[in-house]
Amino acid sequence: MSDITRNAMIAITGRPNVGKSTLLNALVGDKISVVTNKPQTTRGRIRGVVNRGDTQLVLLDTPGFHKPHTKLGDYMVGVVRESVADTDAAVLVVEPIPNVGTQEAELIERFRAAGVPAVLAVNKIDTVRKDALLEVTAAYAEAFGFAAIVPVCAKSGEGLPELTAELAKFAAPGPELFPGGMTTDQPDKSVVAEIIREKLLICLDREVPHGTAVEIAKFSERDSEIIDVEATIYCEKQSHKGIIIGKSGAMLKKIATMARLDAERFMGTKVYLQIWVKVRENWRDNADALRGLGFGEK
Ligand SMILES: Nc1nc2c(ncn2[C@@H]2O[C@H](COP(=O)(O)OP(=O)(O)OP(=O)(O)O)[C@@H](O)[C@H]2O)c(=O)[nH]1
Ligand SMILES: [Mg+2]
Repeated sequence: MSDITRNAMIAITGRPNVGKSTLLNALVGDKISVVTNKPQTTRGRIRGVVNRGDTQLVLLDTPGFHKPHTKLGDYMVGVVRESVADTDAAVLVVEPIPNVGTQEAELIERFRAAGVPAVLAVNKIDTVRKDALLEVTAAYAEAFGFAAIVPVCAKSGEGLPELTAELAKFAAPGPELFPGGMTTDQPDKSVVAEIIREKLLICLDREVPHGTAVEIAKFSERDSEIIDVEATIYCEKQSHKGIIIGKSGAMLKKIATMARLDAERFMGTKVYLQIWVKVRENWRDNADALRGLGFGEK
């Protein structure tokens, strides 16, 4: 029997690249959401679970809130809107910059419209002097009645116990939603697809990786120690396919090796990974292709 008697569902929101996924992973204590130094890394809603005493917090990582230019972008922004409307509270993650940006102002409007309370997490405090934080805090305190303002460093873990304590205050009596040490609701198969996409973002330049999607065609346990995975990377152009595969296949080999090592660490088994690359022109603006790749109506 678990000791959980309270729960809260909390959306982690903010503009692209502020460190939402890094924060989720740090709070959960497991790498369940991919992180890169490029904006628009996260595309869907990823749930992470934190148990603290009698309270279970279900945290939703969301895509960075931005002005969409493609149907995929529309989908990503839609995920943020729904996540805010569906939750008990939200975290607004911001850079330590002393003014409220357009995306932040829009998200604050969403909190107001949905009547959702919010905590401000000022992230990346390792990059500024302590006295500069006062200005950041003042600018945001003026824009919205945040339930709390917590300076954090998602990278080092500084401020995270304080943030968790603030989030636990939103919990209401209720059952354990995710049992027995589960850290995410993402199936292993989806995590492996995301790991491959993370490596594409890390190894390749801007336009190429942003136009990729990863589909897992086969995911089967050969025995208790080996999992066979076959993945397809879809890209937007023939020229992109050449870049992804690289000279004599060198780039694809590098991506596959990095992804395999991470997948093995995540699942605690050996992974036999095969990857194909296919062109699907303009898929980010094609409703059928988007649905097929899991970015459909929610
Ligand atoms: N210096 C510093 N960098 C950080 C911190 N937290 C995150 N980062 C870096 O910020 C970059 C973006 O991190 P992500 O967690 O992918 O950001 P995100 O908000 O999830 O981005 P999207 O999914 O694109 O919206 C990565 O290079 C992180 O390593 C921090 O506390 N300090
Ligand atoms: Mg992210």
